[in-house]
Amino acid sequence: MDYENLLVEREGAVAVITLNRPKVLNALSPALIAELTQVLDGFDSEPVVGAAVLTGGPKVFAAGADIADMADRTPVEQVQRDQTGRWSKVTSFTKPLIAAVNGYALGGGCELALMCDLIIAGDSARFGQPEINLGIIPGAGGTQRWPRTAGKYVAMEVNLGGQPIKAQRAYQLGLVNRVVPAEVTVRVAVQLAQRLASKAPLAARLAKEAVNQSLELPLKEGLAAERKNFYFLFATEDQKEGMHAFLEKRPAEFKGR
Ligand code: DAK
Repeated sequence: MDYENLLVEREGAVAVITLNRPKVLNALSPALIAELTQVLDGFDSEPVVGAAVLTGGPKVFAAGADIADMADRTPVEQVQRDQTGRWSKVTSFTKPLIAAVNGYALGGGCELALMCDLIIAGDSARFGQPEINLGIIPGAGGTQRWPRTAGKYVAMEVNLGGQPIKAQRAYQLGLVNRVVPAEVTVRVAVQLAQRLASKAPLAARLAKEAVNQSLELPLKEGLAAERKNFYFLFATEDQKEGMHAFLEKRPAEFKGR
């Protein structure tokens, strides 16, 4: 299917979604976000897809929400358009979602990357929240996900100062999983996604859910939720297959059941 603001491909079990508004550095218009959530919804219910890569291509991830679209908006329009609801749908994607980031990931672009499960950064990547330079603050998690990942002081620096940080520093802060040469960012992310897609789908889904819950629940409740998911997986065929394959010294064949 063709999209106005995205390129969508599939490489085996991996969906590769490329933000595609190069003239405005992939600025995230409401139409783009609507397409993105629609595409993610589709892949979420597509059993052959085991993981997805979200990228902006070789030059830029995304320079933020579309400023031209926002400049004259009223608060009422913002509420009526329910952008927050749309954006937060990205985090309800149940399969592993890897951001492959080259160049700028700014404002909403950075927040979009931070909504993903893993981030592969090209050495050209720059992560930042320049909203303060526009007289606003982040609206899709920038003030919340930065401190949870990089700590309060870096979060303050980024959110109050508006200057982006480079890929290598993002790596040192634990914000990205790997830094690679920009020309191989997407390839590395796809290979990683293929590896994740080969795991037992239900276990992957519940592992993702449990890790995300750890950021929201007190430890005791998080551990209880993890334990429930752990017990539940013993009801799956994939658990039986995984353990018997190990004992029989053969590769497991997972079916997502
Ligand atoms: N929006 C619209 N157009 C943009 C854009 C953006 N964010 N970023 C760049 N462009 C456009 C430029 O206007 C320019 O267009 P033309 O002049 O060619 O027509 C073209 O892209 C190329 O940009 P530059 O000429 O500026 O390119 P440079 O290499 O010189 O500079 C730059 C690159 C990334 C440093 C610069 O473009 C820049 O500072 N861009 C703006 C970055 C920014 O401030 N981003 C934060 C935007 S606010 C919410 C969810 C999310 C958000 C809010 C609410 N809810 C769920 C409620 C997010 C808010 C934001 O992201």
